[in-house]
Amino acid sequence: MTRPALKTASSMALNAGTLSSLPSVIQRPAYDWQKVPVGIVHVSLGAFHRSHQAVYTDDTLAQKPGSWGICGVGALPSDKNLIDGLQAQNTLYSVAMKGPKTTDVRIVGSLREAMLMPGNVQAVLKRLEDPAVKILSLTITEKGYCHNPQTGKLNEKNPAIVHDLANPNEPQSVIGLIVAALRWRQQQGAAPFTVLSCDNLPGNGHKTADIVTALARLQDEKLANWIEANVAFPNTMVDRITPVTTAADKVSLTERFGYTDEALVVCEPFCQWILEDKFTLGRPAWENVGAQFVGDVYPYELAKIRLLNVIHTVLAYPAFLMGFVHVHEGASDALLARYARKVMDDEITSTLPPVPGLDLEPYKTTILERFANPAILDTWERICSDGSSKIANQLVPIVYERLTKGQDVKGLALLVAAWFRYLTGVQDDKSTYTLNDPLAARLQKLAKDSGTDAKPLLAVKEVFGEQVMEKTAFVNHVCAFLPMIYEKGIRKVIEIEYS
Ligand code: CS2
Repeated sequence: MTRPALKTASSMALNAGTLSSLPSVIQRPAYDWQKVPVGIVHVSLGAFHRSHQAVYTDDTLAQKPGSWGICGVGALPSDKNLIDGLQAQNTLYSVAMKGPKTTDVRIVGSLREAMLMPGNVQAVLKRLEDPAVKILSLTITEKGYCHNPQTGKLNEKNPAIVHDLANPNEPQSVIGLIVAALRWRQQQGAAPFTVLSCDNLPGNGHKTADIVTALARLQDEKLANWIEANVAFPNTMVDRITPVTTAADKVSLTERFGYTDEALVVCEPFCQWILEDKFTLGRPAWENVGAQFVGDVYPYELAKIRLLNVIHTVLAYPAFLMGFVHVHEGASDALLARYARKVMDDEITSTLPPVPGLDLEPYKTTILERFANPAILDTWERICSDGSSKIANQLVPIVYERLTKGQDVKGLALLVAAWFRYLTGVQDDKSTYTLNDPLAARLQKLAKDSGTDAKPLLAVKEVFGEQVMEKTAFVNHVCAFLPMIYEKGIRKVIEIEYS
């Protein structure tokens, strides 16, 4: 249904009716977007999916019509406003690509439906029953996989998984949703969709396969065997820095282009997608619009996660503690930039297998330049979120790998100590901030109660594993850095170690 244009004196709302009235500099879907049937269901409909996979699909549809429209599913109750906003806009939205000097705005037409999962899981399962749905793609963040980061296996004690085992047809977790939807297809004798993880989890396809199959096996051995034999879980590497859209971003879009968009996404111009070509029911021709299909994604994924995501984390807690709000400010600080580059060069590069066609030196430089882009106004608050699962999944494996080889982990340990200091929720000047982490309450209490003693936080098994206390070199570094940070402040400690 096309909504009438909501014109006010100065602005109009984005929707099908107003699309043709937008300024001509704004790129619009160059295809009959309203007629594109859904072939992909995507969970969860965050800013990153809208700036990345939905854009590749939009470009593909513009090249050649196909049945690859996306039904985006919001996985959290807080996604309701976004879903409502999108529905009011005929699921159209804008992407503002902000380079250091220029901004390009485009309207994306590939998102064809939007729905909310909480309170509505039967409707999502029904959507997944449609045989036209050939791909179920995911950006559910590391914690959405309900697994143990140390082993990569399903965490059977995760409350959502406990719930889903007791109520397999009314799942709460996305993993439970996938199993329920696949069970329906198996029972109907229907072909399964491909499950495409687009999260920053090393070996994301393999891990998703393991976790989904494990949950299925706890319910029904035959279903688990059918999933193993029939469902494809390609590995992928995804990359595009996409900050949280702010009210100021929306106001600036309206001021500049004269329309409002409740689902605006802001991102950097850089974009990369590397995938394995394992799609049992077909896929959009993403390779024609810049995605790269390779035999083994793992080296690319590891390089991206360890050099970009881990270095984001390495910078995040020191930068936040130093009072930097925006990523470009912290990343342009000479001392922090030197610390980040040293960790990249001394502690990460040697853990990476050769990456075909990728020269790591310019890759590292480009990452630091991307962080320093002043236009996208990404925040340390975003990068600091979910630290426990980012550190457990992305950083601890590097520490363990290096220690096994007798290599030093000073820079990574310094970051862990900075994280412990951050977990108190109180700055040196006594101002407070809120932690956004699945383990927030427990970690904050531990950080406050134990102060300069790092051991109680190091003993958190969900983050550091069972045997962390045996990793003496790492434990000693963290235990030495934490009191120094309390005493001298983080900048001084980095100065001492990295000047
Ligand atoms: C970031 C990522 O969440 C984080 O900590 O490192 O969201 C990062 O911006 C993207 O993975 C870039 O591709």
